Amino acid sequence: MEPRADIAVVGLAVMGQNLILNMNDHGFTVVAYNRTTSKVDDFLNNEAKGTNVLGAHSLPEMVALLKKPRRVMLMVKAGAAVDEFIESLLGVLEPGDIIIDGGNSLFEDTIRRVKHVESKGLLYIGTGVSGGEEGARRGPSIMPGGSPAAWPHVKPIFQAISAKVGENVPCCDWVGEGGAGHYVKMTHNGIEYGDMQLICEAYHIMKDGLGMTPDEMSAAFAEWNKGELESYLIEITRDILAKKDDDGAPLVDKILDTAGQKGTGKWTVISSQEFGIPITLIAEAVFSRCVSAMKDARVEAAKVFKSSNPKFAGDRAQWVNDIRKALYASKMISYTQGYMLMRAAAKQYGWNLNYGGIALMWRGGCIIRSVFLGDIKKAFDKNPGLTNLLLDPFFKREIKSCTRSWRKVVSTAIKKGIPVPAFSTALAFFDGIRSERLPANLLQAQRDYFGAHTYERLDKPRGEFFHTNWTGTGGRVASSTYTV
Ligand code: NBP
Repeated sequence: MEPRADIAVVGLAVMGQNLILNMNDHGFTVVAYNRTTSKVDDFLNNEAKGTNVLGAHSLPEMVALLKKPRRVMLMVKAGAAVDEFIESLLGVLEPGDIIIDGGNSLFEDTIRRVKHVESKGLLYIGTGVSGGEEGARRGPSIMPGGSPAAWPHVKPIFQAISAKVGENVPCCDWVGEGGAGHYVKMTHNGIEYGDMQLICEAYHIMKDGLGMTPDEMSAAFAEWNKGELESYLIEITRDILAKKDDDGAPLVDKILDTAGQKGTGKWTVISSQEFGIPITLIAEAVFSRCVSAMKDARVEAAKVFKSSNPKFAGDRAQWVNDIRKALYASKMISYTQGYMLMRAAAKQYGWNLNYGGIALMWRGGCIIRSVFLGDIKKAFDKNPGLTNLLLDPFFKREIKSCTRSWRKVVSTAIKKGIPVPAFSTALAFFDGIRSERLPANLLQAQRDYFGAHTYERLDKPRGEFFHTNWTGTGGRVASSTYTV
C-alpha cells in the first residue's frame, strides 16, 4: 500500500468527521478510522463521498497509508479510550511518529501520556479543539501542547484548518510543553461557563426585574452585540430569544431550567483550588448549574419562601444599559481570574505561556470568541508580564466606567431577591483585590489563638513569625507550618 496520507484521524463521531472534511478542504489527504469499523464505510459513502478521504478498517492498514513521520489524531471520548488507543498505536507506529489527542482530556492525563509516549521514542501532542461541530468543520480554535519536536510536523495542518482572524491570522499556535494545551483549553471551557452564566443572569434580571419579553430581550442582545460585548455567545443568545416554537410561542420559555455539565468547568475550579487562585466567577457558574439541577428541591422551597415583587423601579432603557455594564465589568473580572490561573499553572509546571497568543487563539473559532479578546491581546502585547489584567490602562478605564451601574444592578437584584451569583462574586472580588487592608489580620489571630499557627506583623519584616499566648494558659510552642 502506498503511503500517501498526510494524517489519520481516529474517531468518527461529530468532531472527528468534521475535522477530516475540513482537512480535506485544505488539500490534506486524510485516512479515517473508527473502533466500530462499519462507521468508516458509512462515512466514506455519505459525508465524505466525492472527497479524497481514505478509509482504514484496521490500525495496521491505517498506518500503512501514512507518510512519515506518521501523524495520528485521536478524536475519541476522553478517558480510557485514549489510553487504550495509545497502547494499540504504540504497537504499530515507529519512533519519531506522532500521536495527537484532540479530545477534551484532563491536562494531568496529557502530562502523563506525553512522558509515556516520549519514553517509547515517539512524540505526543495533547490539543484543545474548540468550536463544536461548526468550528471543527469551518475552522476551530486549536490549542496544541506536548512534545515541542512534534509541532513543526503538525503546524501546517493545524494552522490551515483553524479559524482565522484579522489578516488571515490563524487561531492556533504552540501553547507549551506537557499538558499546556489541554490546560489552556480547560481554562477556556471554565471561562465559557462564566460567560454563559453572566448572560443568564442578565436575562434573569431583564425577564423578572424588568418584565421584558423574549423578543424585547433579543433586541437588547442584538444592540449589545454591536458594542464591547460583541461575541458569539451574545449573538446566539439574541437568536435563541427570538426563536419560536411550532405554536408561535417563544421556545426559550418552554425549556426546563436545569443545566447539564460535562466536567471541564469543575476541573478548572479543582485546579484553581490546588494553586490557591480565586476564580470565584467560574466557581459560581459551576455551582449555579448545580443549583439549577436541584429542580425538585427548588420547587419545594419555592412554596415556603415565596418571592416578593421582583420588579425594578425606574426607566427600563436605563436599567438595560446598567445591566450591560454590570455584565461587561463581571466579564473583565472573570478573564482577569482566568489569566491569573493560567499564570499559576505555568509557574507550577514550567510552561512558557504566551498570554497574548492565547487571547488570539480564543479570538476566533471557539465558543468564547469575542471582540473583547482582541483588547486582552493588546494588553499582553503591551506588557507580557501583566499579572492583573485590571491594571492595564485600557481595562482600568473600562472597569471604572462600569462600577456605578454594576453596584446598582447587584444591590437592586439582591434587594429584589433575584439571584446574581456571578455578577455579585465578581464585584466582591473587585472590592477584595483593590483593598489594601482585608480582615485577615483577625483571621490570623484566630488561627494563632486556637492552633498556634503564628502570624506576621505589620511592624516587622515579612518572614518573621510570632505566636501569642492568647489565654495565658497556652504553651510557648508554635505550629511549625505556616502557609499564607
Ligand atoms: P464522542 O466524545 O461522542 O466519542 C465518540 C467516539 O469515541 C467514537 O468514535 C467512539 O467509537 C469512540 N469511543 C468510545 Br465512545 N469509547 C471508546 C473506546 N473505549 N475505545 C475506542 N473508541 C471509543 O465524540 P465527539 O463528540 O466527536 O468528541 C470527540 C472528542 O472531542 C471528545 O473528547 C470530546 O470531549 C471532544 N470535543 C467535543 C466537542 C463537541 O462539541 N462534541 C467539542 C470539543 C471537543 P465507536 O463509534 O466505536 O463507539
